[in-house]
Amino acid sequence: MTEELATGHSEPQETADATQDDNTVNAPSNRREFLARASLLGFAIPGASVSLLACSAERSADDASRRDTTRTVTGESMPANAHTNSDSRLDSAVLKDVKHGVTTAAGPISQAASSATLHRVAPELPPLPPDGVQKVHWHAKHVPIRITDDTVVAAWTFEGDIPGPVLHTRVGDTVEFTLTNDEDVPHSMDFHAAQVDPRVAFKSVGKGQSVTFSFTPKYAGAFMYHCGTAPVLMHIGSGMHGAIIVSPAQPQPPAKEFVIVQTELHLAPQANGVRAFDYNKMLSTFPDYVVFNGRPDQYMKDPIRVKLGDRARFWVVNAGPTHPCNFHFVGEQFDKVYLGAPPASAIPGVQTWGVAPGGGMVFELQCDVKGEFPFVNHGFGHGQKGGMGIMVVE
Ligand SMILES: [Cu+2]
Repeated sequence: MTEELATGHSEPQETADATQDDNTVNAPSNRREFLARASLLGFAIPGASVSLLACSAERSADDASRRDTTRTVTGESMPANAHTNSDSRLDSAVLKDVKHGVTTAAGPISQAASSATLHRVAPELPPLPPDGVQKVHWHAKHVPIRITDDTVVAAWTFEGDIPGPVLHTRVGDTVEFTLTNDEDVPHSMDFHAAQVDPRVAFKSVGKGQSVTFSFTPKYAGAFMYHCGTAPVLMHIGSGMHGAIIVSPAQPQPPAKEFVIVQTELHLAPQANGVRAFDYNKMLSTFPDYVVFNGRPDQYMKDPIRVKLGDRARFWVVNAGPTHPCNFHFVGEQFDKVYLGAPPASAIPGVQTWGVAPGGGMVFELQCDVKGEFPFVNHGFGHGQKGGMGIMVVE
């Protein structure tokens, strides 16, 4: 069965069925070779040059044309307009002449800032679609997002929000995904729930271009997705991330299910009514805010509500980019925390567990006491920067 989640956009111009290529870098020996080559070519770049790799929306058309020269990647001759996977840093060589380290907070972003409204991101896990094939078509967009009454950020997004939409699927189903890039800055998509050739599926695409790939998740769990275009820190840190929730093939016990994505926000001073995302601040790893679902303290002001006797299941993804999410419920204990794929790997009686940046875990508790229970990042230097909420048991 097929479900079209987002339609109305033009057909993709570039198509790559990554599932056809799993005999390439997915083979262990080839993957080692690929990583070794990537390491030699990119990961060893000294820190001093890293700041020069930050993208900018102010990139000129000349930059795009420079990217379109034929080049050799991992020993293969690539077509002129091929943007390869940039997690490998192979793409970053073409970004060396870009010196801006912030997202663009001028022009249309600034003009639209005053009309950006503050909205609460619904934390409820969306229902599973019918089993089979799920078609998803998202756009990379640069938009202003109001995160507090008086703060608007100049974000890079999937589908216009931080985090991007929650994609809910199940083990054994197939996701057919298309990303179309609406912006001058190259973007891409990297799903942590997929096993595909990243050079093909996670490649960057330029303005007006699309990439399509499909995958069938093997494991249940809370997984991150993000833009993998270099520098990855800039693209994740400016808003291009979210959660893909993979339910087990066999349904879990009934529960009220919620998705929490933690993000650090590193912002430049306000100018023209907007705060840009600041790459050098991201490198310093001292965030201005640490937020659950894109806004500081939103569930303190407007709590999550469940009923006495409910089981609550929190799918927690830590988008980082850098710090852990030390997930904890005040006045409660998790009767199960799944480190890996539920229903395996359950650990009983947990107070706090750190979700690594780029990771996700599932936390369950039985709501058998009435009250107001704060859920926090118990690394309180970050919890108090916005990583807190309240669940009311009524
Ligand atoms: Cu991006």
